[in-house]
Amino acid sequence: RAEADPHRPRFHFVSPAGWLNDPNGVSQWNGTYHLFYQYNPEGAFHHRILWGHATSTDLVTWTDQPVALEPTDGPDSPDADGCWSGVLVNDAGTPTLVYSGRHGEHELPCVAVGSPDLLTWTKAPENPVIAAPPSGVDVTAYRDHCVWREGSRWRQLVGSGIRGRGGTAFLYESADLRSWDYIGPLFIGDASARDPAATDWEGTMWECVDLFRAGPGTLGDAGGPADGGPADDVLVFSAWDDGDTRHPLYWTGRYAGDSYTPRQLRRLDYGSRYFYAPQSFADDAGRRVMFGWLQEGRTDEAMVEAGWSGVMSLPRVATLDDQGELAFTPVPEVESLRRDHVRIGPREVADSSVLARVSGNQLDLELELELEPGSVFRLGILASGISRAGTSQNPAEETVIEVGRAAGNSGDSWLRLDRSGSSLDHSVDAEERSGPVPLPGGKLHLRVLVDRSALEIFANGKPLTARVYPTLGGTAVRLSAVGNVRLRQLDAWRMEDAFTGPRPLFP
Ligand code: DQQ
Repeated sequence: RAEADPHRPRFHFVSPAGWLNDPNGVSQWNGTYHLFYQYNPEGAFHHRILWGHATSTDLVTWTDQPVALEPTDGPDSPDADGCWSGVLVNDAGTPTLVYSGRHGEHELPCVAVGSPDLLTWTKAPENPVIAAPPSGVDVTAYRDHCVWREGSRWRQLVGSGIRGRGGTAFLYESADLRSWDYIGPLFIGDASARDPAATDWEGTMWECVDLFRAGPGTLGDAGGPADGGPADDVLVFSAWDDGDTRHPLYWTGRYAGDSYTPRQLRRLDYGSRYFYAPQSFADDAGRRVMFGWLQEGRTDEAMVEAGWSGVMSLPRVATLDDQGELAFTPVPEVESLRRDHVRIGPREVADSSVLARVSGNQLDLELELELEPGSVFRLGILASGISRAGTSQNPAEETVIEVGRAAGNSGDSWLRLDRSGSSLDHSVDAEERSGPVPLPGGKLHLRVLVDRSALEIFANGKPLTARVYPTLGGTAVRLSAVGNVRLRQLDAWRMEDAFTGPRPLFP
C-alpha cells in the first residue's frame, strides 16, 4: 500500500508504519546520528505514543532500530499513557533520556538509561524525577525538556504556561538528573499582547522548548556580545493553544545566571504548523542541526486510510545571519541524492515557461535570481496538462511559490506559497503561507525540495515548509515573472530514494 502511495516521501524520514510526530533525542553519539521520534505503530493517529528510533552515519539514509521507549502499564506507572517528547544527554558516558511520562491527562519528567549502543533503555526507579509542576502556579500544561550541562550541574527547562499570563519554561537544576531543584520561570511570554490569530502569537503554552547558543561559546558561559553585537542565545518553542494556533517561534536574547533577557521574537518557519516541535543539537562538526515534524494537511480519515502519518524534515543547519536572525539550509549531505543535473540560465524570466528537462515528484531546485523593485517571480510545480512541446496547457494542479519585491524604496519583499490549486482533492488544507524575506540588492537564493507530499522552501535562508497532495502525475516545473526578473542560474536534480529497497508499511 505505502509503496504505491504517491504521497509517501522517499528521501525524508518517515516511520515504518502508523503515526510519527515530534523529533526526540536528536544527537550524534560516537559518530553515529540518532533520531528518536514520537511514534504510534498501531495506526496513523496520535495515541499511546512510543519512542521510535533510527540511526544514520550520514544524515541521509536511516536504519530503523527497535522501539526505544514504550509505556509501562500499571496504575502507578508515570508513563502508562505515553512516552512523550524529550532529549538525549551524555551523563559521563551513559546515554540518558529525559522525557515526559504521560499518566492520565498529565505529564511529568522521567529518565531512562541506555546501553552503550543506545538500543536498550531502562527506566529510572526514581521516575517521575519531578513529582509535580511548581506549587502555587496555575499551569496550562507541563511537558517537554531541554537539558544541558553547565559547570558541574545539569540544567533543565520544562515547557509550560501560566494561566492568564502566557507560555513559559520552568528552569531547574540537578547534580544527577534524578533530583531537581526548582529555580523559577526562565522568562514568561505574553499571551495577551498579540492577536491569537497573528502568526507570531506566543500561545498559552510553550511546547518543545530548545535553548541553544547560536554564536561562539556554550550555553551559560560568560562570553557573547559584550560589545552590543547581536544577542545569540536562541530560545525555540512551539506556541501551543487549545485553538488552531500552533507554530514554532524563537526569541533571540541572552541567557545569563537564572534568567533570559529576550531581544526579538521571530517566526521559525513560515509554514507554521507544517514545521512543528523542532529540536536541535550540535554535531561533531559544531553545526547546529535541527529537525522538525511536518504534520499532515489531510483529514484524519485520509491518514488512517493511508496507514501512515507525519514526515520528519530534512536536517537543517541553523546559523545567525547579519540581522541576528536565524537562517537555515538543508545539511549539504542531502546533495548526495542528486541525480540527472540540468542547468539553465542566465536569462530573463518570461511570462510563463515550462522547464523542458525538469520533471518528476522528487526534485531539488536551486535558483539564483535578481528582482527589480516592483517585480514578482513565480515557480510553479504543476501536475499534468503539459503538452508534448513542453508548454503548459491549463495545468490541472499547480503549487505556486512566489517571491516578490515591492515597488519603490520600502525594501519590502516576501515569500508566499499558494496551494489553492495544488490538489483537485478539496479535502486537503490549501491555506496560504507567507512571510518576509530580505532581498539585499534584489538578490535571491531560492532552494526548493519536493519529495512527493513534502515541500521545503528556503528563500535567502528563510524556510517555508508545507505539505501538498497532488492527485495527478506528470509533475513539471514552470517559471514566470511580472516585471523584471533575471534568472542568473537554475540547477535542478531528480532526487534518489534515501531508502534502499522497499520501505514496508507494516514490517
Ligand atoms: N507532542 C508530544 C508532546 C509535545 C507535543 C506528544 C508537540 O510532548 O508537547 O506527542 O507536538
